[in-house]
Amino acid sequence: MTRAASQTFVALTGGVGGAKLALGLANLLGERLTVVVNTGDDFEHLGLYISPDVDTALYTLAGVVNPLTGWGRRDETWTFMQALQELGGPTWFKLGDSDLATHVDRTRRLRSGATPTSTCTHLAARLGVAARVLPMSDRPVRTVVDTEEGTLAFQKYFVREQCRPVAKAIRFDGASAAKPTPQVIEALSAPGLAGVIVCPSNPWLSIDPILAIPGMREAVRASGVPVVAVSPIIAGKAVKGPTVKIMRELGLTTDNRAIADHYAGLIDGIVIDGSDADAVGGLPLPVTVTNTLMRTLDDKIALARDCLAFCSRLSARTPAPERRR
Ligand code: FO1
Repeated sequence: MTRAASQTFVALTGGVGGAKLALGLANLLGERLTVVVNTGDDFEHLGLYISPDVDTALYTLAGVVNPLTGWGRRDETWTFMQALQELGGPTWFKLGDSDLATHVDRTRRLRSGATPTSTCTHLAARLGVAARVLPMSDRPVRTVVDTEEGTLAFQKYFVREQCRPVAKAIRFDGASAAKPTPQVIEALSAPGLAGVIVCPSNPWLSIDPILAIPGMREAVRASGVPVVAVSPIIAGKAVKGPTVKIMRELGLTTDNRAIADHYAGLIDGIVIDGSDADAVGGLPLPVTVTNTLMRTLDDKIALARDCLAFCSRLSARTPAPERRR
């Protein structure tokens, strides 16, 4: 086997944008990719344990995600939701019929003592996902948004209120008592590890919960491999979701510099879109400029290839012990 063929990579992700890059990476790496997924968005709803970002990653990697929404399953039917509506039940969080099977099966497994990690591994195998998909922790972490209209649990803020309330602060309840799983630590300390990629997910809502777990940031840095982030900002806008709105509300400038500053001390390089090429000079670390807008599978694979090449360039530039902090 050549060196490149034995190299492994870890991607940190949450939400739809991150899953798109994970799919590109999975196309190039298959089982050499480990995807560490945010579980701060998890919640109990209708008596079921829902893990939206894990399912978005699984469905995307399995090729069964709804292409219109980026979450849930393609070719979905909604009989359950319609019946629930007729009964006067809560319908603000849409659970399609096939998707419901995932939540029922996950809940059943967790209630009989399985961990989120083993449940996720089971689902990944059944869905035919080659990449390793790992929840960030087996302990509960819940993202909570303090807004001008009060404190909201993540899905109530994100889905029920459509991110309309002005955010004042974002907290990750339970994070201080959580820890990375042995599987996550193993992936970050694998001898063949050649890079960590922070996907273009919302840094404040999707990546920060992962980094809030004591020992996670340290494990990423201790890996000694290049860590690169793909900026979710393109020409001052986010492709999807409330990233820019939240940045404004937190008093930040809505540009790649703010993303680089947010990840300072964690990343060795940043990938930005070609439309922001003139901003390169203002960025305080190595930059790759490419197309970061992922419309097609080819776009996703091309961006993934750029990320791997960037890791390789950074690795050649800086000997590993000097990158360890
Ligand atoms: N997002 C929505 O905007 N509306 C929904 O009704 C909704 C339902 C849903 C069901 C299952 C699932 O796995 C994801 C779902 N999402 C929905 C997406 C999810 O709320 C967010 O994309 C993430 O939590 C943010 O990354």
